Amino acid sequence: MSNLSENKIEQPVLIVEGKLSDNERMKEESNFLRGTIAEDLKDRMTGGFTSDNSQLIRVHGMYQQDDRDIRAERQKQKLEPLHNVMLRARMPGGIIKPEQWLAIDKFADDYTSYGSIRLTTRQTFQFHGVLKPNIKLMHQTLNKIGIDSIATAGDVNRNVLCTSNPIESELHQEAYEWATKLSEHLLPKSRAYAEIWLDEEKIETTEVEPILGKTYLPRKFKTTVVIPPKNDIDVHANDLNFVAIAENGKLVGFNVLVGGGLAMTHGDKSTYPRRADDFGYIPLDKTLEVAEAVVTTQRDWGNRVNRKNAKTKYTLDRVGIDTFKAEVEKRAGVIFAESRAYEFTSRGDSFGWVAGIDGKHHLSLFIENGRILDFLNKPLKTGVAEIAKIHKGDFRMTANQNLIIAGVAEADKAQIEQIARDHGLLDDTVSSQRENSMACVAFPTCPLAMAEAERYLPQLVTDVETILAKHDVADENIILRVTGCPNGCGRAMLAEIGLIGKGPGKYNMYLGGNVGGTRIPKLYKENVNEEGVLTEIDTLVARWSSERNDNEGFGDFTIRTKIVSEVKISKRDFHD
Ligand code: SRM
Ligand code: SF4
Repeated sequence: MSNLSENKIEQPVLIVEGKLSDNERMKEESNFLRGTIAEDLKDRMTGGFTSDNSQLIRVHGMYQQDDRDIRAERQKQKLEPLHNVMLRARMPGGIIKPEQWLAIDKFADDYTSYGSIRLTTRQTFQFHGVLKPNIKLMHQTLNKIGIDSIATAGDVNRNVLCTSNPIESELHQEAYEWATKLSEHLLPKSRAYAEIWLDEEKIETTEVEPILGKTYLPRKFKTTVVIPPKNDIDVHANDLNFVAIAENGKLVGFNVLVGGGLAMTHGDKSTYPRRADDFGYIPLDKTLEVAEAVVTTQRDWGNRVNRKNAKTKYTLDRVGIDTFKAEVEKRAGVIFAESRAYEFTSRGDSFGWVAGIDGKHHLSLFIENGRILDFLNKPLKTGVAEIAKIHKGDFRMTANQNLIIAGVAEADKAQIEQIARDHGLLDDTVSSQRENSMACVAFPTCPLAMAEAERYLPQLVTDVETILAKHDVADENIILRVTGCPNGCGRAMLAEIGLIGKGPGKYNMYLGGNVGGTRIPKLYKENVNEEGVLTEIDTLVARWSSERNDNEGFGDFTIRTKIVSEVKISKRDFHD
């Protein structure tokens, strides 16, 4: 699992010297994340924020966007882009209560231009299309129901993930509590959010961010708590992972994995997706110390000159894993023990009902692309709201963009199931292929999209289902993920087939991820159009169906038969 010995370097460069990136100046001058956001908010001459503020609002959980479908038309009419913000909430472990759901459901109807709630690959929801005059109202509405959006974007520790399926309720509850503690512990301490959005009193202090520092982290940082054998939160996409180790159903400690991340830039070989490395086992009472030590080591050693090489994964490869780990041990006052044994056997969500050990029942609903909206003949949004009106447990958003209705008493099962069925939230005809396919948002809201993803996936899956049936493997599935650009938000870089947008209608095709999510796929074909994608998948599935070993997954097959070579160490193998 670890590649410690293979990755030694002689003289580690702990700090990259050079002209700091402009984001560093912006953070330094921001007065702990305030900038001039409050003044900018009052300026109604433009629907947007000025350049520094448009970056700073990210740490408050918002991105400035415009609808790309109408951008050219507005340009022709000499109008500024129809600026709005996307909000991403902070929901450690993805848990949301029914009354909170009803409030966000109403806000989406009343104040967002798309009218949807979008479940994300990191266990939270996004509103798309909130206009400037409604932003403050949005934060105040959320605040009233106990939700904030602090640090869900920007150079900070983001929403902390936790395995979502609460089959083993006690263990899940403990893991969830750690996810929440980690989230709180690593949050910015600045009061900027409360002052700007909630109108709280300005307290004059020379604020110190004891963990994050005045200029925060060099780049975004992602943390998870995972309960094997499920790897639903995809540890290798994350900077810092706590793998739950249980004895007799009780959490006793964590294996710590550091340095995962999936983004890269087309044509830039200094960037690559990378798995996290195994640092070893720690007892529970050292969890926060270790988290803080990893974060502060990355804070001090991360590359603040080149943002493309700023994430923890590059720091590890630059300074060497042994050096980074020794520094974490020093700062945390802990020696990592040998990792305890565990295995990841699945990543997808298991749909339908499961019974928890506490006698409660949980219903996992498949939500295609995580888009909760009233579609024609499929009023998903109304359906979830109807359930929220009678549900006594909670909802859990999964890292695969799905929704679990958790904690249902036996007596309430039938009614909840009926509502779900009536609104298209529960559909026995959905194939396992569809359930194991995922796409990022991409067009029309994402400014970085190069190709379609969310709007492309449904038809692509239908076509792949036809291919699987043609080759007598209709009941099987391939982990298929599409992202509109190489940033990897739909985690295509951990898929068995990953499609990465290259340009309109064009994708780079990667093969070779595995079911447990522990292998990075490798480039197979470049610049393939949608028809070409299907032709390639058809040829590959034909071979898989006829030449595979017993129970051999598609990704494993492509590696064994050398259709692509295996990526063992990303820095060395990914671009070779
Ligand atoms: Fe992401 C940027 C959407 C998960 C790597 N991501 C964006 C932005 C905000 C575009 C932007 O910067 O202006 C996208 C907004 C689209 C929209 O209109 O909503 C966006 N990312 C998403 C979401 C909503 C995808 C989804 O379909 O669910 C996910 C929200 C997660 C959340 O709730 O916090 C999302 N993004 C991811 C993941 C997957 C994960 O974390 O499990 C990754 C890859 C893992 C990783 O970080 O390596 C990811 N997003 C990025 C990157 C590349 C970061 C890097 O290391 O270079 C960017 C661009 C950037 O930061 O410069 C980005
Ligand atoms: Fe946008 Fe690219 Fe992320 Fe897709 S992968 S949401 S296109 S940034």
